[in-house]
Amino acid sequence: MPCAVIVFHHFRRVLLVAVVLVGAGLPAQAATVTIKAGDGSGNALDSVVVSLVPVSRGGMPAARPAQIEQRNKTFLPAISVVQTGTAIEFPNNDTVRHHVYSFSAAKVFELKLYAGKPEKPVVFDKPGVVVLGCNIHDKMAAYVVVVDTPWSAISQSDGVARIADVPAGDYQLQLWHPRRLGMPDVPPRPLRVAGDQTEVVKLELRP
Ligand SMILES: [Cu+2]
Repeated sequence: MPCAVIVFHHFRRVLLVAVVLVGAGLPAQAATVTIKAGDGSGNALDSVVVSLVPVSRGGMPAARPAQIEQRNKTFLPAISVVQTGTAIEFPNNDTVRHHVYSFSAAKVFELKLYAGKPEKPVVFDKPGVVVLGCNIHDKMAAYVVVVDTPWSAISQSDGVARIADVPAGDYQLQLWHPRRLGMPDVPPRPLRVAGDQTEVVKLELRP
């Protein structure tokens, strides 16, 4: 083989290596992580709160405001997952007044008997599960799962939770379900996100 051709081939390989290196230096590509949640018997499980907590916290977006309204003497949504530091508004869209409170360690607060929208949101500044109630209406209940990540979702009736725009990298996959209240936490499991991927999880619940 003439020498010039060998040099050309070699040059092409160097170019390829250079392209791969430049690719590694670009911002990590975002992926969609799909979680399929089931119970011990393999039935699809809704209301599973799934969070991907990054192992290295650099470059995490700031928490965005959220809302839990009261309508027909019900909290909407009944289950929320929010990033630590999220300010949540509690607009009362009923004609009766509500008195929203939590005794949970992650956030103790009360919004005394009110109508309309309280002046200030409540900032959920510690990770953990917060159970909300209303002093007037005993049946009203809601859960706020506060997690150290913006990448989270809640499974629907088909058991599927989809988390979009997850940067490639290493995470801890955390799971929670309202019927696990009072049970020990599910141990988080390591998950490497390298591209669009699907994870199957099983959750034991209280009977
Ligand atoms: Cu109420």
